[in-house]
Amino acid sequence: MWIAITRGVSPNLGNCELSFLERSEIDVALAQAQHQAYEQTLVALGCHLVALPAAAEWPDSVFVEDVALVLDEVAVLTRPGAASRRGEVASVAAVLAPYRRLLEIEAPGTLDGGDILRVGRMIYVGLSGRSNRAGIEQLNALLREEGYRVLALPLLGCLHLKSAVTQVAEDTLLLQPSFIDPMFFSEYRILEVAAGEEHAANALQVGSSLVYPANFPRTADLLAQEGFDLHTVDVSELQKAEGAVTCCSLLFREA
Ligand code: CIR
Repeated sequence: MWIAITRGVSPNLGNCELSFLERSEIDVALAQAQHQAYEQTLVALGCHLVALPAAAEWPDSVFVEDVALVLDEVAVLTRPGAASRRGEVASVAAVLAPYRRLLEIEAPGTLDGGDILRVGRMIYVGLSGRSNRAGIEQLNALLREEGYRVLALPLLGCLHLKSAVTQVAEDTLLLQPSFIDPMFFSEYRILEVAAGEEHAANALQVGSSLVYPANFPRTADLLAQEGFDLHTVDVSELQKAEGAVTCCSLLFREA
């Protein structure tokens, strides 16, 4: 059974952190409706939803992916690169505790879950504005004993590694070459996003299905032609906060 941890959209999403986008007005009620539709999509795909209540004090807290990495063996609580987000960690830790032994990243390390792409026993981590070398070294030290290999990768002008590349099948990655050099992933099959769809590399794998934003139709067509089972969701208001589909859940198998 898949467990999906989510958290409702903060009424203060409009005060979110922004790194690459200009601030534009966010319709919070619409964001909440879109987020509920996203949660319903996860339920329709067989996930058991563990939904945390929205938190007014943390504008970005809907993006639960950033505060933890959940593996089969353990979960690692991160120390988000944006100081405004560090208070989000404890409440997600409380809901993760029944499922996994918890490890944690400590100062001066910083790490955002959005920077972490796990493919099998490889853990790729974006060296970004949010995740620093100290955080990545700590992750490596924690996970080496669990049999994972951690590799830091440079990003080109995007927020997180998973803005640039996500896994869509066991051997296949969806990638935006203007954000990351495809050469780092030469052992996988690479599908590049369609031209003009800059932020289209973020897809959420749920078993053999993909949850995918509704506003990248050309990349969606490409994925459909490749035979992927696509479930599109409109996340326009979350995208204005530099969020996408992986960041709104922590998805893992019940141990
Ligand atoms: C932030 O800057 O932290 C939020 N506004 C967006 C975080 C998106 N997280 C993700 O893609 N994993």
